[in-house]
Amino acid sequence: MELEKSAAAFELAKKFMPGGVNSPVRSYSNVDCNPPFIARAKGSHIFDIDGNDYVDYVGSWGPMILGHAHEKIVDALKEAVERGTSYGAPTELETELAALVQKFYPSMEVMRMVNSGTEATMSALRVARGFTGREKIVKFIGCYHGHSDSLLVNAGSGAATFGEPSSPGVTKGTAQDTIALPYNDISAVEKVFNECGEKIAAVIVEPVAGNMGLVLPEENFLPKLREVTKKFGALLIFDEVMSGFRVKVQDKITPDLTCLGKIIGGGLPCAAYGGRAEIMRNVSPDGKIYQAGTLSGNPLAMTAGIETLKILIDTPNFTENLTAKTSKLIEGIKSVAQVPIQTPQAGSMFCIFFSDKKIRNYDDAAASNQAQFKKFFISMLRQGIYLAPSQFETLFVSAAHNDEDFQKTVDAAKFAFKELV
Ligand code: KE4
Repeated sequence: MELEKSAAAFELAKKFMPGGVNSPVRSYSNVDCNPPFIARAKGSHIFDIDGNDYVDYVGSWGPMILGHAHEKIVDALKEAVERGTSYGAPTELETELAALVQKFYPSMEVMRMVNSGTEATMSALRVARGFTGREKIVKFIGCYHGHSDSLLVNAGSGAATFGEPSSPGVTKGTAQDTIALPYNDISAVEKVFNECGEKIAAVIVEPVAGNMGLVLPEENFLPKLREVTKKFGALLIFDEVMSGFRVKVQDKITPDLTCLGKIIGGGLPCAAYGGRAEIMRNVSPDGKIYQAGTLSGNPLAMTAGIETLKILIDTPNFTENLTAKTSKLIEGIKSVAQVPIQTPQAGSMFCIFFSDKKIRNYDDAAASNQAQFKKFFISMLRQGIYLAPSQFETLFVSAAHNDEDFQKTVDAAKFAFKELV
């Protein structure tokens, strides 16, 4: 596999941007190889500037549920761009997308469009703090909610603690209001709430965790979070930026606020936060909690989001079929595995942990065999299978993936597993 042009492009990019990238995980720095520089993508395939063709399971980290360059979205964007790219003024498109979102998330009685998942979760936290008048928040170790200061905090090992900044630049003052607990550890949640529940504004959680690899909530975790937050008057925030539109969790549990991103913009910069009207009516200009954005509700992003959600709604059994397809791929990979692996699945999300034990939280994920992950990743990349370059990410199947893609993937995995033994 030639990667000469990508290597040269990477060296030049490093002159302009930290690590040569505009988001760290794209740098491949933890898998000790240069990242392919992408020229284009179509359907389930992505092509680099050296002309290599890959089956893509990153899907831009989640947005590309329909596959790349879907003709309906491309056509709609071509028309939209002729009408201008941004107005900074209200359009009917924003109302149209909000109405479509509400079909999937009726709990989002009132919502606000923003430009990234980071903005959505940062804003939701501010609203929770403004609405409750409280300052502390609870998050879970290994969950990623974007890079706003309050959320860039890890509490170190598994016990409940008042966070230490995990990034320089996050002040002690900020970190002390963030309590990070082990995912799936409801007794730790109950302990913290019994200690200082009256000070906690919100619990923010990925109801299906996709940022430590894929870690599923255990039976009682989400219901207990709902029960404890209600009991102490804290808000429950579901961060569905990644799992949204792929996994239904709100048919059983209703959060107070929901954060969405990725798929909602069909690959253009768009995200949203929203929830109970009683809470969201406190957001400016209805209320005093301020949040704003020059490009929020951008007409091009709205157009791509509207077309995407329309297809999800109009395609019979879309989610069921995509989930079944994903299960089939996973069975194929498991059938050729020659080392112990875990292959959790949630809808069209999955991942491969190199471990012989069930992964329940970040510590379990971190204890999986990273050396095997790295070797497997590089072998798959060389064979034209484009996986996330980190054990702490999730893989995505799109509507565009087909049996030929899956056969190529399973054949490559068979060879890659052989290289591990
Ligand atoms: P963005 O600010 O990157 O749009 O969204 C932040 C975010 C919030 N919540 C969840 C559950 C998320 O998964 C994310 C972002 N996901 C990562 C992938 N694990 C984005 C990839 C990247 O950082 O480049």
